[in-house]
Amino acid sequence: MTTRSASTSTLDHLLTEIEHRNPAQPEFLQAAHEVLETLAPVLAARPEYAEAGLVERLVEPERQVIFRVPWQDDRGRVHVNRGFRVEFNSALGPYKGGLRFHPSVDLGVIKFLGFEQIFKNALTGLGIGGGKGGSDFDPHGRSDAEVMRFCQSFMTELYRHIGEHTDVPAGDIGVGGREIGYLFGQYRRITNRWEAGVLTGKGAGWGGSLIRPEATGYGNVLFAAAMLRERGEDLEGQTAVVSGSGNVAIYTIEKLAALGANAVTCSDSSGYVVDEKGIDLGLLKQVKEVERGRVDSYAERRGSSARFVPGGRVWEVPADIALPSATQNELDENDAAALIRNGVKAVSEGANMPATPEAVHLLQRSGVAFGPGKAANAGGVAVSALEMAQNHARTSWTAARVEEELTRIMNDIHTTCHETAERYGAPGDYVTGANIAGFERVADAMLAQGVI
Ligand code: NDP
Ligand code: 2IT
Repeated sequence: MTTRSASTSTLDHLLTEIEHRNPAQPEFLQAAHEVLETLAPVLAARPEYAEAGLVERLVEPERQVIFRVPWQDDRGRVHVNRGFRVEFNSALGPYKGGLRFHPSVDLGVIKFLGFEQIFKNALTGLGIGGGKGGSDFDPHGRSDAEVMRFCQSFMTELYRHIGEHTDVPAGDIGVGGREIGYLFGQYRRITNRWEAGVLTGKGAGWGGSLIRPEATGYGNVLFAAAMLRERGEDLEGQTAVVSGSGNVAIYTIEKLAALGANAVTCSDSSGYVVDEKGIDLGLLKQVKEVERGRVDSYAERRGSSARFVPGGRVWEVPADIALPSATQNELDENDAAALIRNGVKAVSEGANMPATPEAVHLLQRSGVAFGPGKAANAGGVAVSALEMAQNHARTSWTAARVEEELTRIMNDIHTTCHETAERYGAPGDYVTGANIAGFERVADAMLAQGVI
C-alpha cells in the first residue's frame, strides 16, 4: 500500500467513526466530510500529523455548552429556547465566531459552523481560535423589547463561558448590531467589567470597529475579484446574482457597485427579487435594516424594473458571477447547472457552506472559479480580530486603515489558497487550497503544544 492510499483509507475509517459518534448532525458531517476529503495529500506528506492524532482531535470540540434560555414575551407568556456555545479549537487564540439566532439552530448546525470557523480563522493569519454559538430563538416578528429580554437571558448563562482571552462571540444570522448591544449591556451589568474585547460587532461609538458591518460582504467581493484577476478578468461591467438580504448580502451589493459590477437580485426565505436596473441599495437598506421588512416590499416600491418571485431561487437569473449570501445548502446541483448554462464564471461563498457538495463538484468540473466560504467570507471575522486589537490598545482606527487591512488580508488569503492548491497538485482548486492551508496552520500549532 502506498502512503497516499494509506492516508486515504485512514480518512475513510475516520469518517465512518465521525458518522457513528455524531448521529443526527447532517450539517456537521457534511462540513467534516468536505474538509477531510481534501486532506489526503497533506497527511501523506506529513506523517507526523497522523501520529499525533491531529484529525481525530480536530473533529472533537474542546468544549460544548448547552443551556436553557427562558424569556417572557410582551404579553407575559413564558418561552423556553435552547442556547449553545461550541468552543471548538483554541490552538491559535481565544475561541472566535458568531452567534446565530434562527429556528433551524441545533447542536449539529452550531458544530458545522464552529468546525468551518477553525480553518477560516487560521486562514486570516491572525491569532483567533474557532467557536460558534446561538439559539433556536426566532427573532422574526418580535418586538425590540422581546429581543432585548431574550438577549439578556441568553447572556445570563453565556457570560460565564466567555471573555476577551477566552471566547469572543460576534454576530451571524439573526444577530446584528442591535443584539450585540443588548448582549454587551448584560455582560457588563453581570460582570461589572467594561471589557470591550469580549464581543465584536459593537457600535462604532462604544468600542466597535469601523468597517466591521461591511467586512464580510466587502471581503467576499474582493475575493471574487482576486479569482477573476487570476483568469485575466475583472469585475467591471459584470452582472451578479446575490442571495439573501441581510448583513452579508447588503454589503456585497454595495462593494460590487463600487467596483463597477451590477447586482440584479436579492432574496429572503419568502422568495427573491430581480431588478433589471440593478438593486437600489438605499431602498434595500430602508426595507431590511430600518423597517426589518421582507423583500417583496422592495419590489412593490421600486417600480417597473423589479419583480418579486415568491418561493424562487436567484440562481435561475442569468449572471457572470454568483455570490450566495443567505444560508447553508441554498445552492444545489440543479442550481449549479442553471448557473453554468447561463455562463457563470465565478461563484464565491459569502454564506457558510451555501453550495451543496454536488454543486461544488459540478461547478469545479465545469471550470467555474469557486471560492469556498472559509476563504471567501473570512473578511468578517478578520475585521472582528482587528476590532479586538483596537479594543486591546484602547484605540480606534480610521475606516480607510481598516479597509486597507481587509483588502490585504483577502488578497493574502487568495494567494495562500491558490499557492497551496498548486503545491498539492490541485491547481485552481480553492477548496483544497483553503482546507489544506487552514489545516496546516492549526495542525502545526497543535503539534507544538502537545497532546491536549
Ligand atoms: P442576516 O440575518 O443579516 O441575513 C440572513 C439572510 O439570509 C436573510 O435575508 C434571511 O432571510 C436569509 N436566510 C436565512 N436563513 C434562511 C433560510 N433558511 N432560507 C432562506 N433564506 C434564509 O445574516 P448574515 O447576512 O449575517 O449571514 C448570512 C450568511 O453569511 C450566513 O450563512 C452566515 O453564517 C454567513 N456569514 C456571516 C458573517 C457575518 O459577519 N455576519 C461572516 C461570515 C459568514 P429571512 O429573513 O427570510 O430568514
Ligand atoms: O461566520 C463568521 O465568520 C461570522 N459569523 C463572523 C464571526 C466573527 O467572530 O466575526
